[in-house]
Amino acid sequence: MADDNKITLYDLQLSTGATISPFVWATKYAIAHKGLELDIVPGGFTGIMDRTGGKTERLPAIVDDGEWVLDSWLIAEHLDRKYPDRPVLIGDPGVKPLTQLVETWLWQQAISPWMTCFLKSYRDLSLPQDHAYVTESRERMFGRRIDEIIVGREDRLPAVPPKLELLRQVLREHKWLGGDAPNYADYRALSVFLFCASVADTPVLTDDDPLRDWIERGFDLHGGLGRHPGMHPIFGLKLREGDPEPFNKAAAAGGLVSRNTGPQSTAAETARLKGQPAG
Ligand SMILES: N[C@@H](CCC(=O)N[C@@H](CS)C(=O)NCC(=O)O)C(=O)O
Repeated sequence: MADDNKITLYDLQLSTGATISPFVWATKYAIAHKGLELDIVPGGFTGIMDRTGGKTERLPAIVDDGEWVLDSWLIAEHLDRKYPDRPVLIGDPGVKPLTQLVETWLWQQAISPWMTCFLKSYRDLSLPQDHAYVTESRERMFGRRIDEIIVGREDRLPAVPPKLELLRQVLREHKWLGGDAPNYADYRALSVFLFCASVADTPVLTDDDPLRDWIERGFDLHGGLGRHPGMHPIFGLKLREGDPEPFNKAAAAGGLVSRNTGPQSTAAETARLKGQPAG
C-alpha cells in the first residue's frame, strides 16, 4: 500500500498549470482510477533530469512507496499488479494490444494534424524557461520553423472530425471503451482530447459532435480531473462552406457494432437479401 494512499507523480505542465503530455494525462487517470491520491511534482519540459534526481529525461514518472516506475504503460501495469483488489485498469492481456490499436489510430487521425495546428500555442503556453527548448526541439522534430508548420491549419482542422467516425460508431453502442465502466483504454483515448484541450487556441470539434458525451463524461471522471482551469474549449468548431461533414448524421441507423448483436440484428438484412418483406 502506498504511504498515505498517495502516489508521487512527476507532471509535465504548461504555464497554465495544465498537464500537456497525453502520457501523463493517462497516468493521472490511472492513479485516480485506483482510488489513490496524486502527489504532484510540478514542472515543465526543461530540468526533468534534475527534478527526478537523474532518473529520467521523459515523463510521466511515479514513485510508489519508494519504487520508481518510468513509463506510462509500465505504470499502469505496476498499478494493476500492486493493487489487484482495486478497480482494474488493463486486466485481460488482450486489452493492451487493442488499446494500442485505438491509440495508434487516434494519434494518426487526430494528434498528428492537431500538433501541426497548435504547435505555436503549445510553445507559447509552455513555461517561459521552456520556450527556447520547445522551439528548438520541435523545429528539429518537424524539420521546419513553427510559423511554417502551422500554415494552412484552417484547412487541416475541419478535416479531422470526419476521420473519427470509427470511435463514434463504437461509443454510440457502448458507454465506455471499457464497457459499463471506464478502463485504461478510455484513459489512453481520452488523453488525446485532454492533450488537445491543453493547447487548442481554437475549437477542434463541432458543438453537436456525438463524441461529446463520452469526452465530457471522461473529463468529469475522478472529481473532474480533466477540468483544469487552464484547459481550452475543444467544442465550437465553426465550419466554412465546402468543409466536409464533421460526422455521419445518418449513422445512428446502423454500423457494424449495432448490426452484430444477435440474430435479430441481421433479420431485416436477410429479408432484403432474399427479396422477402421486412419484419
Ligand atoms: N514511453 C514514455 C514516453 C514519455 C514521453 O515521450 N513523454 C514526453 C512528453 S509527451 C516527454 O517527456 N518529453 C520530454 C521532451 O520533449 O523533452 C511513456 O509512455 O511514459
